[in-house]
Amino acid sequence: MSDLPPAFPPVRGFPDLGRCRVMGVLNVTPDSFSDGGRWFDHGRAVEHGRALFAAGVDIVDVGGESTRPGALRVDPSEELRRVLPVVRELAAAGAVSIDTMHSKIAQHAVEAGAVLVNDVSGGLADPAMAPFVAASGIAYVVMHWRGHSVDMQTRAVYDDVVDDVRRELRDRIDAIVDAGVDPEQLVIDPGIGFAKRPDSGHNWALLKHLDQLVGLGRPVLVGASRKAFLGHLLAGDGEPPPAAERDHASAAVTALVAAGGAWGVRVHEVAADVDAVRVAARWRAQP
Ligand code: PMM
Repeated sequence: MSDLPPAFPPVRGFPDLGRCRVMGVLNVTPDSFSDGGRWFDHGRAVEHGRALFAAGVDIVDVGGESTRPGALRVDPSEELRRVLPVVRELAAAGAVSIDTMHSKIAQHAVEAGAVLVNDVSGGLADPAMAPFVAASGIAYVVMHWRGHSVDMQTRAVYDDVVDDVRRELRDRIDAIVDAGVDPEQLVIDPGIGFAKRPDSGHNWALLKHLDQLVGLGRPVLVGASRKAFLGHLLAGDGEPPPAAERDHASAAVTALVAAGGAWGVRVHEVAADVDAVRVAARWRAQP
C-alpha cells in the first residue's frame, strides 16, 4: 500500500478512479444551445445515453431545463416529465446524474436511481435542496451561480474573477455544510459560461487557475464543452463556429484541466475526452 494521499478528495459513492471522470451531457430539452432538440424524444435520449456509456463515459448527466444565456424557466412538472423516464432506464446501465435546480425533481430522480445531483445554482434556486441533499446523503455538485439564465450575463462583474468565484464557492460550501450536508458529498464547479462573459478572460482565468479551486479541498468538475468562450476563440475575425464544431477545442480543455487536477469534465462529444483524461492521468503519474 502506498502512503500517498488520494489523487482526489473522496466523494461519497464514487470510488477514486485515479483519473478525471468523464460526464456525458444528455439534455432532454428542445432548446439547449449545444444539442437542443436532438434528444427530446425519450427513446432517442435513452439510446444516446447508452451510446455515451458505451463510448466510455463514467456518468451520464440528464437535464430537462436549458440554462443557456437568456433561457426562460421550464415548469417543474414538464421538467420532470422530460427527465424521469430517461433517468429510470439509464440508471440500470450506469451512473446517472440529474441536472436540476429543483429539490423535488432531484428527489424523484434519486428514487429512480440517480447517484449524483448536479445543481447549477449551488442550492441558491431552491432552499429545500440542501436539506434534501443532507437527508438523502446523495453526492451533490455545487456550481458557481449568480442568478437565472434570463439575465445572468448582467451579473458578470468581478474584481478578480478567480478570487471572487473561489470565495463565493467557499461560502456556498459553508452554507450547505451548515444545512447538514457531509463535505464528502460535495463536488464544486466554477460554472464556466454562467455569469462569465465569453469575450472576456473570465472563463480562461478560472481554467488557468484551477489550482485555486482545487485548493478548496473538494473535487472540481468543469463544464467547458462547446461553450461560447470557445466559439469566440475559434471565430478569429469571423463568426463563431456552431456548437458542434467546438469539440476539438473542448477536448483540448479537457486534457488541460484533467492534467491540472479536475475530478470531472462535463462534455458532449465524448470520444476524444475519454482518451484525453487517460493521457492526463498518465501525465500526472509521471514523476
Ligand atoms: N453547464 C450547463 C448545464 N449544466 N452543470 C455543471 N455542473 N456545470 C456546467 O458548466 C453546466 C452544467 C450548460 O451547458 P449545456 O447547455 O451544454 O448543458
